[in-house]
Amino acid sequence: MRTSILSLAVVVATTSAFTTTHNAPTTAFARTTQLYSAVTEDAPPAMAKPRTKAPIFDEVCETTGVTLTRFMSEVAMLNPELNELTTLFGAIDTACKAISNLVKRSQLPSSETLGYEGAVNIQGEDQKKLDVITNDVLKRALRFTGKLGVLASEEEDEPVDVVGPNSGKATEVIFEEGDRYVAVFDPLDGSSNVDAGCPTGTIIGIYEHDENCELDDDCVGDECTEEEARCLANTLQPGTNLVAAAYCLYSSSTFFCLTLGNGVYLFALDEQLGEFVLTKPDVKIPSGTPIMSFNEANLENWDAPLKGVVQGWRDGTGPSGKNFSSRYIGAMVGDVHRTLLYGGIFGYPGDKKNVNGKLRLLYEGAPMSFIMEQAGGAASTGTTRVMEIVPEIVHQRVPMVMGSKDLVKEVTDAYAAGN
Ligand code: AHM
Ligand code: MG
Repeated sequence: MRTSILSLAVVVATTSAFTTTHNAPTTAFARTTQLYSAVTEDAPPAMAKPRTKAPIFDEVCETTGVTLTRFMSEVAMLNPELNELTTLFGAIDTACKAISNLVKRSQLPSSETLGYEGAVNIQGEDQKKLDVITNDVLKRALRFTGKLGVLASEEEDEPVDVVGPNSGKATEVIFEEGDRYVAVFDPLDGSSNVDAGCPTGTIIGIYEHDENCELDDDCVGDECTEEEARCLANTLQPGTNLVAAAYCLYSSSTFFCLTLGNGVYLFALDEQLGEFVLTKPDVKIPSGTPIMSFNEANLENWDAPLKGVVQGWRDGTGPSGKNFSSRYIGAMVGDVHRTLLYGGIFGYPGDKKNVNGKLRLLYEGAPMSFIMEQAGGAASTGTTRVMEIVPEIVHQRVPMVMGSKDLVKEVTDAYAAGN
């Protein structure tokens, strides 16, 4: 399969809003009015308490609608330490709208965005033209937030500067002090779908930067000290350190799905307004839905425990006794989005050929797992919670299943039993 370039954008910080992981919540403070409250129910395991206050817009939602911009303003009012995220999400909001337009227009005769770029990215994959264009859109959008310091992408195998004088040279590595967050991106996930007009998406994860990280102007590639290299590798954090995660889905509508560690919020793009409007606050994944979403052509090469569970779902001999339906778009954002709303399970397991599967931990596995957990679901490799894996390399792959807790548990139980 031909795949996209994936970008990792790194935004670094002076101060630390989130100094702890999800396992060790900080005290959030709030402006408490009738309109606002913290969403605390159904926190995923190992996530004792949300660290942020989430706005509730019951009345507003029924009348005029709440835009993403307004939502982020409310979040910032409730959690002043998140103020800078508002700028960042403003840029991401714009980038997603721009990408949505590009994807939609890609079918028109006047568009020159279909097909292959003719280049191969760092992972040896053919780049589609839209991979390259969407990567640029995100880079540029983030550059002008004034927060973006460093960027790495699938074609750029180390983080690169996107604000400084070398910003045009993708292979050069510099940095920007005084910024706040580390952000990771897959700008056009599932890009092999785009020529057929099928769903694609953008995945975003935001981490906190190590505030003690100091880099010198001379730090370019091998010239960086060990400490500087460590700073540049700031993307290598486990999902438990995520401050926020989001995806945009380009499909029948354009959706924006967001978590700031306190529930999941789903917006749909109102094209007439040109705004993402909140459609589902505090999304919770249903349980008991007999839907599975795998590339089942690979089943014979999967681990025996997963193979056994999926065979049970197929023939109705699993714990639920139900015969499962298969739904597989082949674009993670679309498959996870459906799973989030309808329930069920999505996965891209390892197989004999690719033991770690296909999905990348940093910019696919971890952010989508954060969203799934925040919606009351789970994500696992079969033996390990995806959120707890510390990446060793930027483009590391991870075998995974994610979705309704009951179904993910069937898989983890099978692995634990060694079936
Ligand atoms: P990409 O990021 O290069 O597009 O690849 C990831 C995509 C996922 O969206 C999807 O789940 C998977 O590849 C589908 O792979 P396959 O065609 O092997 O089923
Ligand atoms: Mg992808």
